[in-house]
Amino acid sequence: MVRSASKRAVSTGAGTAFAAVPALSHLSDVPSFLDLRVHEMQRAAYGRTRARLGEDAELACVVRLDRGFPALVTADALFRAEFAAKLTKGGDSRVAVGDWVVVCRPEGHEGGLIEEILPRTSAIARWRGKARGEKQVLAANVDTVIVVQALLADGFGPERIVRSAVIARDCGAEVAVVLTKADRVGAPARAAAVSGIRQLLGDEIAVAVTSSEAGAGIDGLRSLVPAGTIAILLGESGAGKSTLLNALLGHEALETGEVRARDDAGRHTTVARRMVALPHAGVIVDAPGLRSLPLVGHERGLAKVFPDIAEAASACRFRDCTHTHEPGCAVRGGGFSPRRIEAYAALASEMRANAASLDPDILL
Ligand SMILES: Nc1nc2c(ncn2[C@@H]2O[C@H](COP(=O)(O)OP(=O)(O)OP(=O)(O)O)[C@@H](O)[C@H]2O)c(=O)[nH]1
Ligand SMILES: [Mg+2]
Ligand SMILES: [Zn+2]
Repeated sequence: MVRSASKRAVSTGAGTAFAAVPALSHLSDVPSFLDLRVHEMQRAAYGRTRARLGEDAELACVVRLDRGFPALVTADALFRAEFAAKLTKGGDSRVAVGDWVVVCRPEGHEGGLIEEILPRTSAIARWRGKARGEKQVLAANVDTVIVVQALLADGFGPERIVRSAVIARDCGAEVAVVLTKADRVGAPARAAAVSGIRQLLGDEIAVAVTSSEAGAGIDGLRSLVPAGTIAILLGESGAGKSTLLNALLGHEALETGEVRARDDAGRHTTVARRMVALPHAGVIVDAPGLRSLPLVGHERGLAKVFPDIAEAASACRFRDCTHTHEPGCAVRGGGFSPRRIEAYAALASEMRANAASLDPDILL
């Protein structure tokens, strides 16, 4: 079947149903179909759905979410979409940036109708901290989580980086670290921060030290996202995520905001989740900063970040050993560095406490 030219036209989303979200026509740096890789398993699932729905069913990727409204790219268009009734009725109408979906563009409809969300290769999800245990999917089908943290003149704590790494590894993604605002500290503080991270996460972890202000370290970040891969920036508001992306893109594609002088906290400048395509590299998802990252149910991720300690812990005399004072503790006797034991034990005990705080009928 040959489609009419009018149906191929790009919808700007300026009409009624999508009036509350930004128009797509002025956006730059949106990835095209060629920048995104669909997994064999997803292509096969699409083929089955297409056999059922007919030739009008197209494969699309969610490249942007504004207040829950997705924007999709297909092989030839960028448009807003809603969910087909059967998805909203089934309560299955949640997509994340990076999701592959099957979409139809019915005649007379200003955008698309999402008919199916295809299975994910990975989903970066974090617990909302509520007793019902719901998790929020930050991005789907992502290869790498880039943990972004600012260097501070008055000291640097890698705790949040370790916490983010646990989530990322549990969700099946690679982890890399970007330290921003290097212009604010001296070389010794930069080196100390990098070695502190490597002591906890191992020497193999990629750490880029950047200053968007001085234009330094930007190539190091680019090399973390080779062409054909997708990364998400994860970090607190004010860490400098959007500024970094602007530096990578070479123009002001993303809005950035002031931080509070007192504690460097941002004001949640970024409100949408969106993908940007880097020239000669992969795709990065910019997202609003996250205040807290409470952990629950990420034991597998913890074991991937600290494999040697997790293995030793299985030999502790008590199953709920806190590795602080118990007799027969194989972790304390295992020759690990006290800093690594402390980081491991703190996150393990937090997960136990959080799991205990969930409603008893919740299974994670
Ligand atoms: N000194 C210095 N300031 C920077 C650097 N990078 C970013 N900033 C400043 O940090 C502030 C916050 O930057 P944003 O890029 O908006 O931070 P964000 O992580 O995107 O924050 P949210 O969108 O709120 O999550 C801005 O005032 C930037 O100018 C840097 O390398 N050096
Ligand atoms: Mg931002
Ligand atoms: Zn122990």
